[in-house]
Amino acid sequence: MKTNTARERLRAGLPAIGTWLTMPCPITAHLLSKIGFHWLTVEMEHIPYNWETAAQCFANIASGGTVPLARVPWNTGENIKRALDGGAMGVVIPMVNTKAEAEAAVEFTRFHPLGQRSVGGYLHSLNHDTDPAEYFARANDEVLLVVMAEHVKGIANIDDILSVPGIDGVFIGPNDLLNSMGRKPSFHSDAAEFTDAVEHVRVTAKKRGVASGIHVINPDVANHRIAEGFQFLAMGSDAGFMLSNATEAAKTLGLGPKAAAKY
Ligand code: 3PY
Ligand code: MG
Repeated sequence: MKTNTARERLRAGLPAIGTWLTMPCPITAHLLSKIGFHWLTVEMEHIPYNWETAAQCFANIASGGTVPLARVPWNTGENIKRALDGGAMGVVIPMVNTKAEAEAAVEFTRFHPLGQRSVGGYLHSLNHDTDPAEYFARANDEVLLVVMAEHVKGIANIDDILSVPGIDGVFIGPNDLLNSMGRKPSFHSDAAEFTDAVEHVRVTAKKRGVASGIHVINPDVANHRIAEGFQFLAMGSDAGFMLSNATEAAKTLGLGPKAAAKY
């Protein structure tokens, strides 16, 4: 069975870097699967993917040698099961704010004895280059589970949340976190309330033996966060990469920008 190399890197203390797929398109997923990112996350929380398109994206990413992940729409058993049974090798769970929500995420993601994930399907085993029986036996050691810290409530409870066994990583959503502080959503802020929260998550994750991560907007910030000790780095998105290059080209040709490239 194929090793989940993104999870393996995080467990070895190494960075695992990827981007968000926000255009529901298997061809985009296939193209980006060859770039060298460690993982690609199919962004199902805010983008209208259907399950079939998501499954095609997971397959194309896996066949390109990259680890397919899904950010599920919400922390429910149905979402997590369908993403994993559709072939994602891991899940990113939005807005995990309490220990009980973290326990639920583990229960939905892990098979017996760690959780109650139901046994079924076959796309997961195809993406892992194995058969369903081996997948069911080994998935608890391969599937990546990342919970999101993106609300002041989650920051307050982060030590309890990360005490739950079965969680591999915690990923900060800066936009929602700032929003929950009554501040303007953004990928970064110099406000002490924000920088203290980010540092608190990193330090607590390290203490709990969990990899920490954050969504960043460019490679310079990614490198800066890696130097601080963050490991799971999401850099921008497919739409962002496309728009920033297209905007630059249009500007060079003297054309005015109609949309800001900030995705
Ligand atoms: C946020 O910034 O809120 C996110 O969810 C980033 O992925
Ligand atoms: Mg968010």
